[in-house]
Amino acid sequence: MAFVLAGGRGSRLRELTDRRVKPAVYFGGKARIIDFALSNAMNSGIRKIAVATQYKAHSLIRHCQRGWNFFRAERNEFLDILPASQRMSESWWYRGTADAVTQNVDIVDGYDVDYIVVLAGDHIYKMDYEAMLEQHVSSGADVTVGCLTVPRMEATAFGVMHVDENSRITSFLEKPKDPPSIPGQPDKALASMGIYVFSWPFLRDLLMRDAEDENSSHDFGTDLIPDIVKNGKAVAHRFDDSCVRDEGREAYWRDVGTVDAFWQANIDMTNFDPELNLWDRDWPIWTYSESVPPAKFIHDEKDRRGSAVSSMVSGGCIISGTEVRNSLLFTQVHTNSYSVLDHTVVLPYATVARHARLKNAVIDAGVHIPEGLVVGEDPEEDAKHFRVSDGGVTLITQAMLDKRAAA
Ligand code: ADQ
Ligand code: ADP
Repeated sequence: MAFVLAGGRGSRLRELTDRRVKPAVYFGGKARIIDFALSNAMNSGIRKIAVATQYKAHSLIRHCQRGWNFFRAERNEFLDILPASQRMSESWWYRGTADAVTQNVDIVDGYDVDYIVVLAGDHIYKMDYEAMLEQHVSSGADVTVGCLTVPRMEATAFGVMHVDENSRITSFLEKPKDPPSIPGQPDKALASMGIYVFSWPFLRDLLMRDAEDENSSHDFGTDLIPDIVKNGKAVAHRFDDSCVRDEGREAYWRDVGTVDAFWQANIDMTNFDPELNLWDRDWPIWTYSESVPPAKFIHDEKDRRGSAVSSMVSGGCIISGTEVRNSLLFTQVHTNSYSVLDHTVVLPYATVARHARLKNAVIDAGVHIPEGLVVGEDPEEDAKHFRVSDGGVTLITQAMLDKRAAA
């Protein structure tokens, strides 16, 4: 089975996660971030999936119910949503990622599974978990940890490991301030992807012991993995060995945990030859999609062209007299005459009134951009009302616009 951890807010996405948890944030024109982990599980042949939710889960739960409801119970397939609620322990919330599993031990027991793949619900990548599971079984490891090479300076946000020639993990440091490099590669570090394979009996025992440990924060990366590295057998599985990619391409994995990374990864999809291939029919990214008419492009009454170039425009959009360039528009976005969208990501149901000019921006779902709003030309002015990221991307939510209108 796959146990997907989807409870962490993702606070570096700022106001994008004010109302929804990071795995529920939209990505790539149609999908939500969690669809990548769920689709990987599906495409890897895993049809028993549990999703642990906690922070602002409504949007995520609704999405799973609408889009991930095709499992056949009579074949013991399912997608179960496990909200943090008073279960095994006295605490209401999941205290950490490991506790999210511990509090559902009775439920997992009932699933009758041999192996459990623990996944984070918040990364963009295509991976065949079966290859990782096979390695886990053949190596006889207690845990197999998915890993990839990252620039050393970025590794402060990850679990960082050293491995021996048999891929056995010899050291593991959770979010080190000064990440140790890969021997012989001073600028690189081997980082944990936060995905783990265990046999269920092994993990169950470990969790039961961890639950009793008052010094534990009940987190996989902080407590459980370092413990196995010290006292058991932890083996690394390289993302390179199981990532699903087109021939000759780099392995694609993104955290999209900041507004800049989110904007960039979405805008990258509009490139001539994007690194992430969502058109791949062998490894589809499944999602919920609304039944809407095709995107429509119209010239207005003054013959202002509605057009989009080097862009992705989803179903239900109406581009009326707007010039759209290098932008990504999700479902049901409606834009009006004399407006220009440039390198802008527009989430579902947003509208853009006339004479707006938006550049290097992220527009939240359901936002109404008022007539004449100009964004992306004067960062100081933008920062008075909106969230301007370190990389110069402007994030606009309806709450920010309402506050601005009231001022
Ligand atoms: P972090 O990036 O800190 O490190 P973490 O906050 O533990 O990741 O979240 C991992 C997943 O668990 C996310 O999908 C999140 O939504 C979910 N989650 C967080 N808290 C939860 C809770 N209380 N209940 C349910 N779900 C929860 C981890 C590892 C590192 C590794 C990185 C890779 O600890 O070693 O390098 O992931 O991104
Ligand atoms: P999330 O739950 O992730 O915030 P929603 O799908 O609820 O995403 O969209 C957020 C906003 O989009 C809503 O607050 C609402 O204003 C608007 N919205 C949602 N559904 C529709 C719809 N069918 N038509 C028009 N606007 C909608």
